[in-house]
Amino acid sequence: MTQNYDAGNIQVLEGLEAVRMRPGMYIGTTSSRGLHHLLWEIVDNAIDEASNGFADAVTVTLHQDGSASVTDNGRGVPVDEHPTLHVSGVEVIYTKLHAGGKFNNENYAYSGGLHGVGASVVNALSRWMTVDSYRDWGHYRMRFTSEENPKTHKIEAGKPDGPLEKIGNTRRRGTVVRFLPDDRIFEDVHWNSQQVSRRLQELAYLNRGLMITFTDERVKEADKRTQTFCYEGGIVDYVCYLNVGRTPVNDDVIYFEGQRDTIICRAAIQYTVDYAENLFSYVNNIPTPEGGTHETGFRTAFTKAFNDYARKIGVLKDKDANLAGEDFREGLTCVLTTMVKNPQFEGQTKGRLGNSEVRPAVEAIVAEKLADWLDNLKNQEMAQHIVGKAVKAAQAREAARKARDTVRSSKALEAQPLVGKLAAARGHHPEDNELFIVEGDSAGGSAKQGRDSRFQAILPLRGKPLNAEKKSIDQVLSNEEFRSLITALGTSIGETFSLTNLKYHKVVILSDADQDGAHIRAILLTFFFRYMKELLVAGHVYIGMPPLYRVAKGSQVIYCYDDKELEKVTKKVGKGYTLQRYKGLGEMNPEQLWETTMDPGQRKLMQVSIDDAAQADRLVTILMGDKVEPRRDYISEYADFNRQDNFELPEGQVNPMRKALEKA
Ligand code: 1YM
Repeated sequence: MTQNYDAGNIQVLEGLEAVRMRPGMYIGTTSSRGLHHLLWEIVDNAIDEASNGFADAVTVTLHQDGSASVTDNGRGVPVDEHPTLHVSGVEVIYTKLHAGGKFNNENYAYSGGLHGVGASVVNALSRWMTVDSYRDWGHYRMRFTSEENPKTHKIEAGKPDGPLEKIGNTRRRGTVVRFLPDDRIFEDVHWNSQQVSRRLQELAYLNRGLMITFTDERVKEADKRTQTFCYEGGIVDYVCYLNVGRTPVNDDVIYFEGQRDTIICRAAIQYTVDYAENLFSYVNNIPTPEGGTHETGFRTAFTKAFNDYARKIGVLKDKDANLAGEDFREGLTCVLTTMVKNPQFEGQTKGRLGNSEVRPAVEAIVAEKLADWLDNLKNQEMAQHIVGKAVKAAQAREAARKARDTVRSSKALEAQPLVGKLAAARGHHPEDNELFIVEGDSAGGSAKQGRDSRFQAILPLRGKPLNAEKKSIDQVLSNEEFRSLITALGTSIGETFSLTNLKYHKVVILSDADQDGAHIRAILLTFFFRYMKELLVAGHVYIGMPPLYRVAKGSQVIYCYDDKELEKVTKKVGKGYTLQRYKGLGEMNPEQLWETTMDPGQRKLMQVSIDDAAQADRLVTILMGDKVEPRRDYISEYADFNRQDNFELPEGQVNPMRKALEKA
């Protein structure tokens, strides 16, 4: 057969239509996450204008009609004619796809690689968009729509309603962009107020002195609509905020910043009496929970500076080996931000910086600045304290190593009654295997009988495991519940944690839908968060959702997971049904437990994600730590525990961390 290539059957994707054809290529996903990506794209442009020194206020508003708007008080987007394209700057920026987002790379040195796909992508994926530019004493406006062409029946993406229009004269400066995400593209066009608010707060911390105002006009109570975030101390304030709930060694926050070539690095560090290390790093305002070259540079320089100092003051003698980096970082809370041209994000969730030139640059900056800090007379007390703490940490590490060796000598373990509690799965493929951590022996018994033992394992928990927050690694390792869990998972914990040995790719927490169950869930999540964070980051942890009610009529049985659902179902089945309320998992027989909670074909699982590691950390600290005040404050501030917003996101991608902890 001969193929006939004429112009008509060669598909030429023109301009913004390409974005609508493959939105995933530009914004990753059309789920709720992708929706919010649109907003961050525009917010990034406003923040760029601020970090370049032209604006100091940004506002974000979620409107009742579902649209969002972003305002800055910068220079206003360019309105003059583009030299070669012969249309206004506004039209170019919002209708042409730019590889790097911006066409003037010099001024926009530090755009995030994740975002920075360009405002035109936002336009392409919106039903409409308006741009107001206040520039050179003029107010200019342009409107774009994505509508079906009545002749071709194709949607024309982000088409100008008309040319850029001058509305009038003004003394105002800046840009306002408002857009309505297209519900023909996105599965869910509902803005998550909390998600937006959190990210804006984070951006305010990362951009010292920038005033960010957030208004959610959908909120009924007028006095709860608007929040403002502005931090004169920037990341120093951020570290203090993260340490609410912890006990800092003193009020000092170590702060420094420096530059090598085009790489800028800032760090704020505060020591607490805790054991955990909390390093939160960012590149161009984007979190890097998986670390990368900037973190490596920071850690290398940090360890070296403190070891040199320990020798200088004689705590380490010539014959002594250096202390380990982790020893110096025990109890440290640190925010590290780096600005990088053309960042390369790698890793499963694109959360790791890959640029090799960044490591030596950050290392040099940190080495120089930390040496200065350690030289300063007024810092001697603090510096000596840190070294003293590190020496103790090294001793504890040695003790932990011994304890861990006991746990790891698996031959000895198999013989011990320790894992006798575990009903292992028969299959040997970790990817297929699931471990259910079940609250209580009686539920554990039902689960053991009800499961599909080919791939499901059951680990019943007796009573409450200990709260891992505030516990050192050797204390955690001496706890029997945790020891059996660690052994069952096969990963070890802390510094020696390794995902490659993970025996179950789904780890499901199964606890009752009551206060106690929520507490156990919080304790387990805290443990994973503190000692097996990668397990959470890689998405291996799930929360099982047992139903609350069983409605039976004749041969028909329907399970309901909350009161709302129950109401719907009972209305539908009409009179004459029997209702059973499950107070706990223990009340279900093995078949019911299988049907409702364990059968992959029917059950509901929620995947735990840490979309904001810093916030999650702060919350774990507040709610599981030993300070009463911050916990009480938090609980009275967020007393509405029944908000379901985290539970209704599409794709089952939720962050129940908050909810589970709130219940604790
Ligand atoms: C609410 C969103 O986009 N603000 C914004 C964007 C730009 C400028 C100012 C700007 C940049 C430059 C010169 C420059 C943009 N400019 C461009 C482009 N807020 C928002 N504020 N004058 C104004 O970089 O030289 C893209 S965005 F393409 F012109 F560089």
